[in-house]
Amino acid sequence: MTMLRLYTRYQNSAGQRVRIVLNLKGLQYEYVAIPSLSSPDYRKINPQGLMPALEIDGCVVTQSMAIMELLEELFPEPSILPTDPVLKANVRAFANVITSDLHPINNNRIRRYLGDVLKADETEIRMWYRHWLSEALTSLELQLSRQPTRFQFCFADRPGLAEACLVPQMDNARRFECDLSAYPRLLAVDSECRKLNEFIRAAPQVQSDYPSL
Ligand SMILES: N[C@@H](CCC(=O)N[C@@H](CS)C(=O)NCC(=O)O)C(=O)O
Repeated sequence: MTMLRLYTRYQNSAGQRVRIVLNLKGLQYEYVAIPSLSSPDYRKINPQGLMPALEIDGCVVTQSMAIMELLEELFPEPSILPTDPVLKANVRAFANVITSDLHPINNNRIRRYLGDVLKADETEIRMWYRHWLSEALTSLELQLSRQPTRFQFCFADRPGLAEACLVPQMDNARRFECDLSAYPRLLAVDSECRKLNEFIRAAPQVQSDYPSL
């Protein structure tokens, strides 16, 4: 049996993606909560000092996309990608808008830099966040509405890679009190996912390190 250990934190969008995929594939894993990214010990696991990292039978893999693709290769059933090559490419394109274009410029370390180094205030940082969020979500909403077939989820009648990226991003946007009403298709998919155990178990508020009141 494969030993899977996920280094993450309750509020870690990229880690939440991986948790969802692990759950969709019915894989058991050990959850290791990372309290401090600056710890030299964590840099030994992920030299980039970012979460998540997945240890798999003693080997460490970083970057959520690489981890999710690896899980798909090692545990192909149930698949998180459609079989049709064009749909498969569409799923990856959808996921990449979030993982390559949006998340890297809106995440914690970027916001910290905007505030600490460039001296942007809270209002300006929120403007930044909301601007790039709106650019990305608008394009994703259009991508879905242009699909010739309407599925229950983004590109299939079951959730996979696209939803594993979308749902944590929607959680993140809600934390920043963003108005999401301009994205009805995304909201519909998000709401379908939130009914599923695989997504519920990956949510920040049910993780063991979620702060108690
Ligand atoms: N592209 C990376 C992004 C990883 C990343 O930025 N993780 C964030 C949390 S979602 C992090 O570790 N942030 C630490 C910080 O901002 O200080 C991936 O997909 O794994």
